[in-house]
Amino acid sequence: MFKKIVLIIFSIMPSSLLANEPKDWQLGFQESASKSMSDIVWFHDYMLLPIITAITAFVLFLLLYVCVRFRASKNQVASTTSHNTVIEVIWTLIPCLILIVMAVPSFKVLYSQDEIPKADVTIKAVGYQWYWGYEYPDENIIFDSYMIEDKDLKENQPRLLTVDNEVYVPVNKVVKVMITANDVLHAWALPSFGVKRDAVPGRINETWFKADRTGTFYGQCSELCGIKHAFMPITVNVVTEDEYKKWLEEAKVKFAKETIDKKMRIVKNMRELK
Ligand SMILES: [Cu+2]
Repeated sequence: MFKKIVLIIFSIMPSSLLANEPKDWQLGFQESASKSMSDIVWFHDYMLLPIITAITAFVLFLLLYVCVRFRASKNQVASTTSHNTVIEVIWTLIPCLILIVMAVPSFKVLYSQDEIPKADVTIKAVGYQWYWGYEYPDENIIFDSYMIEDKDLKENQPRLLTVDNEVYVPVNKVVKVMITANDVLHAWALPSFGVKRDAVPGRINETWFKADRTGTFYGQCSELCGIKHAFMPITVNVVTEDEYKKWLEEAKVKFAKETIDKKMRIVKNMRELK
């Protein structure tokens, strides 16, 4: 039985450890691809998990202890103890200390995410019902990113996560993401980068990440936004500097904002003429 369990764990581990997307039967986080996410994983694995385990084991021990020690058959006369100052001080101080110990690394991670370093690339992500729109404000690029339906998926494209137009960013560069929405609340979330921010109509939220390896990374809208909430994935390709420059050149032609605006104006004028 034990051997079987170990086998199952090992058969799951390698694939889930190297995943940039969620995997069946996955336990724990996706593999980190930024310092921010590595800090989060460290905080979870080496601080929260041990504390949770210790508290759970301690409470279980106390429960079992009182069940045996104070069972009715051995305690015909009930104790009249109503308080004990030493114990009360201990059970107030120790949880306080645990919270303080947890707060230090927790705030460190929180503030490191909040303070945006000088950005090398800026992206604007706009949540729509139900797809994401992206803009590269410095590059005159704008495009929409729709999920690929099951029937149109190519080989090795993950279901519910693949999009038609992917976001491209260079590796080892600070990417600032400005996040907003056009209709209802959405949330732009990418687990491997440790990024999750609400997309609020009429307001811009900012976050950042610095991917430390290349690859295709998947995320999803993480705020219930209506019937197709589950069908507006986020795909980010982290590529080398040269590949990014090549993509920029193509994208500036394919997704040029000004020509798109012009087309929209023409459509608008035609509507007005009618
Ligand atoms: Cu959404």
